[in-house]
Amino acid sequence: MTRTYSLFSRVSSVVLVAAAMISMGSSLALASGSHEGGHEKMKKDMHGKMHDQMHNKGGHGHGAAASIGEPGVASEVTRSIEITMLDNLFEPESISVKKGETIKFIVKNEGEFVHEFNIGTAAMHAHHQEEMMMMMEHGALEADKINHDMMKMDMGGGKTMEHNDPNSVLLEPSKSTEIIWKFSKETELEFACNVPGHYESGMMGKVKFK
Ligand SMILES: [Cu+2]
Repeated sequence: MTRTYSLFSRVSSVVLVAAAMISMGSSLALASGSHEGGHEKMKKDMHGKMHDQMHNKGGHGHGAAASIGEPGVASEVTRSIEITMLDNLFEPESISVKKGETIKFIVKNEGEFVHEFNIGTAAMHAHHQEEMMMMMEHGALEADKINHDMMKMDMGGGKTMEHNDPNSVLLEPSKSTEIIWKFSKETELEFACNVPGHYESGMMGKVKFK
């Protein structure tokens, strides 16, 4: 299993793109307007990104997953933490964990926009922000909804844009879910929302090891 994260956060273009999408009313119009072309371009874009990461960035996939901890098992959960997503911040703003602890996160989106809860390093979040920007540019992700069919589309090599990584979840408004994560290694971690513009506006928090 290869996990991919994108690289840069592009603050100003995020805002511009978000504004453009909103003013267009729906990114679906964009997708259906140039159906084949749109999909083909997206595949090419995503493929290029993944290719770049494979060759230049290293440290993703198994390596990155190992360094941030690992998916936890229910029988080892010692504590639950409720995470509320709002527009655009998390409550609580930071969390404290012990090395080796397995925590169940109960994640609720009480905002009006789609939000992500993702455990990773700052660099991983920066990677992922670029990917999510692309999802939004191509209509797979809208401000308040996820186009699941587009997310499932094969981008080549069996890769999709779906958020099925164990360290993250993408939630539409009023949805909730749980993630069990084992903090097996003490390292600099953040929980973050990488929906375009959200991280920059403060939708992130530190994972403190105590
Ligand atoms: Cu968000």
